[in-house]
Amino acid sequence: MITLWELKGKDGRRYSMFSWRTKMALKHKGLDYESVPVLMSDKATIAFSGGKTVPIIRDGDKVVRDSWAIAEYLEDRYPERPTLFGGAIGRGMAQAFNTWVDRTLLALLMPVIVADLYERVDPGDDAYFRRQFEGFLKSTLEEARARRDELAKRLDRQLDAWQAVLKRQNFVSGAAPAYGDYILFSLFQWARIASPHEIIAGGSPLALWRERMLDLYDGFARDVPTA
Ligand SMILES: N[C@@H](CCC(=O)N[C@@H](CS)C(=O)NCC(=O)O)C(=O)O
Repeated sequence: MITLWELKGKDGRRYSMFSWRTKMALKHKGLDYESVPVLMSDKATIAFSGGKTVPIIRDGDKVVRDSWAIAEYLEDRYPERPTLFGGAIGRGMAQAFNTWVDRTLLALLMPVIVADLYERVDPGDDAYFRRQFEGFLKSTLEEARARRDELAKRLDRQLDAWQAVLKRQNFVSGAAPAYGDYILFSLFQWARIASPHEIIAGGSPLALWRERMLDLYDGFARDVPTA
């Protein structure tokens, strides 16, 4: 059985965005795992990994950290199970997409939901979280909340391209879901768990795709504590 370290939020919420990529990848490969929730500020518990972030997995005596490295590890270690990338070109495209999402889309989404997320982190992480995210934001959480409408509109303009993609095909990866879908989905799952505000227009191609993603693996990602 694989062990996964991920973040622990208030009332059973598992809000680590990058860990959702790993959890969906594990489901895709049909691999069981046991979750170990940790506080964001608790670096001692995850020091064995050599890093300061989750997700981390342990599979036998192999420890892997970083969601992208984990996806590559799972693909290479379990090649006989459903593929995450669909070959070398797909792996290259997924890596390109991963980098773009993390540097562009994530930076637009984070300020929209971060003040709501702050209310749902474990109280033991309050001070750490505020310091960390106010550093990313270069403003206070309260200032980000006050600008929410304007920031949400800016995000929506960037999501337009994804509305067009998902009008033409059912999944980011084409006819069936694969790792590219889990990359994009992790952002919307993060938003669902963090914030009571809807960020996708109801009935839109993106909203319908998210429903398809939430239905996967017997509603694995749907049936979790959300905002
Ligand atoms: N590139 C890393 C980023 C991981 C990351 O930033 N994880 C967040 C949680 S979603 C974290 O552990 N943050 C702890 C911290 O910043 O102290 C990956 O893809 O796994």
